[in-house]
Amino acid sequence: MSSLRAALAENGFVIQRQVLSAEELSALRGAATRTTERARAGNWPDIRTVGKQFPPWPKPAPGSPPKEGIWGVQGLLNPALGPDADIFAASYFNDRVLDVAKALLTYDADGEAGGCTDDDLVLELYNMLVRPESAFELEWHRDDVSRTATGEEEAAKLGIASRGDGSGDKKAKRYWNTQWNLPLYPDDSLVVVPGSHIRVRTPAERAASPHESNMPGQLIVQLEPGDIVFYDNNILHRGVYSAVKERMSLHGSVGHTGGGRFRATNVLQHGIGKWVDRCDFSSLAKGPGGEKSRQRAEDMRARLVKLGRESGDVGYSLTG
Ligand SMILES: O=C(O)CCC(=O)C(=O)O
Repeated sequence: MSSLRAALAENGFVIQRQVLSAEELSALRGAATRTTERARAGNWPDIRTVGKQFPPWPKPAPGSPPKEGIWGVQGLLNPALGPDADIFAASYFNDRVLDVAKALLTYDADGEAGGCTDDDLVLELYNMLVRPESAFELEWHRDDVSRTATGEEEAAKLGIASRGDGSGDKKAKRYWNTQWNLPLYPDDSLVVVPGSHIRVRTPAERAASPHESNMPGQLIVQLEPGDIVFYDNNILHRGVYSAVKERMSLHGSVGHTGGGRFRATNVLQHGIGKWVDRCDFSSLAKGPGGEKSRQRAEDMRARLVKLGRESGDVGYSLTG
């Protein structure tokens, strides 16, 4: 098992330091600043509004700033963003990002090999988490398990039902997607409970307040610009946001084609199906990966479109 995969299996997250160059970060800060200003002004429909944790978020009337303020901007690959979508695409499809994703999506427990090559990758989400204009905190959650789930339901969703004692075999957990945060400014907004990706909640975690500020074993993830944390989105986690500290954290996910419908709700609930067929990845052909990178992106998009076609109405993972 690769060391990356072993770290993810053990803790539910793994940090890669300084993945992007200063030049890449500078281009991304420009695109991220323009896009955030556009969203704050009410000129971008896909936003995360303060006070609401899960999709769907309300859309602002065009040109009127969302009155609650925003904590996220959705759809960074949407071609309606113009040239900034190309800058975001160069980071999403960056080999240094996707190579880590492929390592994390490779399954090799007990001699049962399940590789992950470019041909297995599925385009998923690329959003951005930004500084809200008033302090805002997310509740403790797992992205795909409801707070009200029973222990049995939670174990089944976490893929650990077979052991029956509420914990699973870390090395045997197979991943069909990986999610990451790539901050453009120093970032300490994400809080996780290491190891909680592979066990049901403890009685203390179940009884804790949704905004508990000191969950037993919690870890504040400290990142510098250009670092990336890859994490199991079913790790117990939350976000705590300051209104006075800049935040622009690229928030991506990529899937493995073997996951099929397993990922459909998680991805398609964000509305990407409405515009993904209009994406234009031709700028990637001019970048370091050349035509091969453009073709990989097109193929990843085609796998998502196929998933959407096969999945029908997917609904939402969580409410609130
Ligand atoms: O702000 C973060 O880093 C965490 C975001 C999060 O938990 C979510 O989008 O569900």
